[in-house]
Amino acid sequence: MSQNIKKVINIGVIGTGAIGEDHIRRCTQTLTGAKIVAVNDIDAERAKKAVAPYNSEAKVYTNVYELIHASDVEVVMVTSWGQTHAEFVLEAIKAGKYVFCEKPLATTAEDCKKIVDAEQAGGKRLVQVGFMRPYDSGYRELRRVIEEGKIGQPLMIHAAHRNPRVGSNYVTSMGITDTLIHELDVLRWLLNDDYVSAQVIFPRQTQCTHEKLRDPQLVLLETKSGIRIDVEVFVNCQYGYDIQCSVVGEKGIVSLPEPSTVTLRSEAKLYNTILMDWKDRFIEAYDVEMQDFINGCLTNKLVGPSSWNGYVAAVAAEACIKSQETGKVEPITLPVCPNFYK
Ligand code: NAD
Ligand code: ISE
Repeated sequence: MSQNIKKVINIGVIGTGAIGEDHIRRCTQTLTGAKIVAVNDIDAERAKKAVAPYNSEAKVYTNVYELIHASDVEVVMVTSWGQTHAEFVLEAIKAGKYVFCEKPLATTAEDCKKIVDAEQAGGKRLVQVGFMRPYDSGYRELRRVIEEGKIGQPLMIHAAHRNPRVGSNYVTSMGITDTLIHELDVLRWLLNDDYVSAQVIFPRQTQCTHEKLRDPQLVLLETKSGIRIDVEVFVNCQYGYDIQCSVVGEKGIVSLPEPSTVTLRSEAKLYNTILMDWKDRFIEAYDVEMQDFINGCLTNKLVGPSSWNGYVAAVAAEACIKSQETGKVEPITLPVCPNFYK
């Protein structure tokens, strides 16, 4: 008997700022199988403006709960600020709807655990977290090289996560919950290993920061198999959006490629452009990630980063935040992954 496979899902977006607007664009113009039918933002005018070029008939909700429970909204996309995620994701689970939640899944491990528990209680995977780096071709290539044994056993990782600048609401703990959270997710995926401890060290501070933000920070992680990782988090580096990752193994080193740009010879200089924005640096990864989510909704089977991944990253993040305060090496005790998420 032929199955009636759905061709398009209707999405309601909560939070139409930088990434919300970008995901509306990609769902409408680049990807297939999705239609944005509803939007909500605490700034209703912003929500209206964000969706207007893509679907002028989309409904602008001023009440977020009404959007989540609207009968024509089949899937919820949460792209509001991190501290609002848990409430909206839990409500979407209650409504039995698929939900794509931008990282972080929640800003505390306790809230992530509530989501994991609610999802399991419902008996079906409904949540995908916006960890897009496992979809990035560079990280995928790193993983392939490691898995093929080309560098022998991995021993160390040197990584850097640099943003040109951040806004005045960005504070020291966000270096972990908002920025390092990407590495916390992607590096354990890359190594197929788990963290056992974390330490955060503060080097000399840049003058290009404000009093609530210590910048840069150096995060040292250790994994179960003894791999040592250092990640420089520098969010006011001025010069560009620069993501580095080198895995040092017994027989070689494998590093993320630089984003491809033309080389320019001009006025006695040889130039390469450095990107300035995460939107451009990971544009393909976001596309692949979101298409995978849409396909998962259409075929009733999500396979991308789960709420368990969001939870594990949040547990590791909490150890880092504790170390920001104590300056000490803090243990990371990760719970055993339930079969539901394997
Ligand atoms: P932003 O400030 O540009 O946009 C957030 C929007 O959410 C704003 O328009 C704000 O008004 C709205 N909002 C806040 N609270 C709300 C609420 N209670 N109800 C409805 N709307 C609300 O921020 P952004 O850069 O787009 O980041 C949004 C989320 O996406 C964050 O969690 C961030 O970490 C994540 N993000 C992920 C990536 C990535 O690389 N995956 C990149 C950027 C941002
Ligand atoms: C932002 O929210 C992102 O997720 C970007 O990928 C990251 O580089 C940046 O530091 C975050 O603020």
